[in-house]
Amino acid sequence: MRTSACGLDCYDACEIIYDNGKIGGNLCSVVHNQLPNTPRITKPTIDGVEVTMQEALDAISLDKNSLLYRGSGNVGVMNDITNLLFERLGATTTKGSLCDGAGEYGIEEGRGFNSVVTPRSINKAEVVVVWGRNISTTNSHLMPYLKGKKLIVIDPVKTTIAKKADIHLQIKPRTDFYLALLLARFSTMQDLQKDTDIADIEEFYEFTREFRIKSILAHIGVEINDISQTIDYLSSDKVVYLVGLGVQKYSIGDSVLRAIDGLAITLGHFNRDGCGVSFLGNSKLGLDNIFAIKGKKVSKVDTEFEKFDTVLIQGANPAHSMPNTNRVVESLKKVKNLVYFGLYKNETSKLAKIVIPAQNFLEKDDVRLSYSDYSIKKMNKINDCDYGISEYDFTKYMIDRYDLEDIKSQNEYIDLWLNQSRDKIEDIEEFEFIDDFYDDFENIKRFRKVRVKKEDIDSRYYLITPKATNSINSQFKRVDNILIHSKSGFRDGDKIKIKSEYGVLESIIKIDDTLREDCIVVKANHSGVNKITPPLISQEGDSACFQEVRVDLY
Ligand SMILES: Nc1nc2c(c(=O)[nH]1)N[C@H]1C(S)=C(S)[C@@H](COP(=O)(O)OP(=O)(O)OC[C@H]3O[C@@H](n4cnc5c(=O)[nH]c(N)nc54)[C@H](O)[C@@H]3O)O[C@H]1N2
Ligand SMILES: Nc1nc2c(c(=O)[nH]1)N[C@H]1C(S)=C(S)[C@@H](COP(=O)(O)OP(=O)(O)OC[C@H]3O[C@@H](n4cnc5c(=O)[nH]c(N)nc54)[C@H](O)[C@@H]3O)O[C@H]1N2
Ligand SMILES: [Mo]
Repeated sequence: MRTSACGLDCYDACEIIYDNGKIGGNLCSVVHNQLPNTPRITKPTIDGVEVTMQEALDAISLDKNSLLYRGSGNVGVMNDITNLLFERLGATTTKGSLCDGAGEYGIEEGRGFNSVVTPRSINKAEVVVVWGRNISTTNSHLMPYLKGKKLIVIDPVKTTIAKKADIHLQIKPRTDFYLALLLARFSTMQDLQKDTDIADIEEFYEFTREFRIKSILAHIGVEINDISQTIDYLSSDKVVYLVGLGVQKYSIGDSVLRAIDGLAITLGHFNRDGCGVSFLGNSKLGLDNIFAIKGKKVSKVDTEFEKFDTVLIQGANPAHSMPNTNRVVESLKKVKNLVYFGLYKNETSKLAKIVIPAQNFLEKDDVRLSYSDYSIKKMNKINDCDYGISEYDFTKYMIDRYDLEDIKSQNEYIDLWLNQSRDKIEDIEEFEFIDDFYDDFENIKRFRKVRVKKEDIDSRYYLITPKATNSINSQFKRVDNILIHSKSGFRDGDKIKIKSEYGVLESIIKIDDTLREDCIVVKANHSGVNKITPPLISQEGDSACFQEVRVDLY
């Protein structure tokens, strides 16, 4: 019997048990069903013609004018080994995030570091607030920890977990910042704030008073009674806030997380078991990042691929996953030597000149760090794959070929990760409340540029683009429908076009009357979803803003 850990990009970082040729352990259907049944790329190709691995590798020309674009197809730490190759070449890598960068920035501004509440501590909470996180889909192994607790869900969508909640605040999208401020303000007005010497609560209260209650309530779209009941729950001693990606797919994402932190600090929900705000933490917190490199970096959100002679796409599907697909595809098409290094055929592999089959996370040794419980797990090779190459072997081959400064052996790197002990995750010793906020999304000026009338904006739908059940991002299953309320006038099965100022997406209607009437849901695994999303970069944290857009249907 051997053990390993799941390398898919997910909160859970599950342990895998391998017994008598079978994968076991408490795993999700993606790992049990999708992973073994999804066809792989088994042959290296150049211009679509099958070649040997050596021919394909030798056809890749790397120099200082090359770009490494890595995604999160496998989040084992050894994937980052390619950094060392690009550092030695003096070439370019990326900065920023398609994922949690904005929220993380806000948390670090307030607390100094991006810590999480571990499942053991969540277990001790009396009240759990699930805020913009679709737990039953994206983090399902946490479900048992929520049993028997009072549950508040804040989500514009009536998710599975929202259906089970004691309170569901079905707010208008992108209003979480105001909601957090309002809750903090009302709590203080009811004298529920907890004095502390790590922060100036009075000053935060003054800041929350800069926003008008009546207009905020109307903007958020919930009743005052719901707010009062929520505050009643939040007055509990032990409250954990599980915040997800949903609240921060916007330019103001940093401010949202900082405001939610501010609410928890106001109510004394920190530095104790059963308390705290948990976002997508930092899996390397308290560890030495062996593969961190300096050098030139370009944004991951609006990358100008055409500026590079060679682009190596590793473990990523930018032609699907990046915002503003029409621009991304045009840009990728202009790259002379586009190399795709991955497992599956997808939108990006189709555009590549050279395709290198990779090994999946069951086919190589690695280390999995978790971004939700600080565990460090060894990933052991369980299956053989004779047609793909590992990131380590790829890197080593190129280092030798270009006669660059040698790297250590794979096992030495793995041991360097495994043998580190994490610095103790300290309590928050000082907290900086947010004291400044700027937002121009609702501002008419933004739309004037594209000549849209105010009335037309108000009639547009908010776009919600969350994760789907039988896929991990663009890997595995795809969906081909969108969800909308029947008040829209559409019917099940209607063919429609969704239009934003960035592009048009074709889809099929599925009616869902648990949605808000002003929203549509297009899952992250819908083919072409990002044709309609904006290439904007968040105010802080260099993050994508997938939901900073309003769309029309016709
Ligand atoms: N099955 C599965 N699991 C996954 C993934 C996957 O693709 N599939 N992807 C993994 C990855 S890479 C990540 S980053 C995580 C992310 O996992 P989550 O943090 O759960 O993120 P999302 O699914 O994007 O969205 C979460 C929720 O936010 C809600 N939401 C949308 N807009 C708003 C808003 O303005 N305010 C509020 N309060 N809520 C809003 C959505 O309705 C949704 O229910 O999941 C990981 N786990
Ligand atoms: N509309 C919309 N867009 C989104 C999101 C959203 O919620 N909505 N979510 C965003 C988020 S949070 C994220 S994290 C990104 C994710 O976007 P990407 O980083 O593009 O991740 P995937 O779509 O999972 O594609 C990863 C590819 O990696 C390859 N791969 C898997 N394992 C390995 C391996 O071990 N080695 C190598 N070399 N390749 C491997 C597979 O072939 C797979 O096609 O998408 C973002 N895009
Ligand atoms: Mo992500």
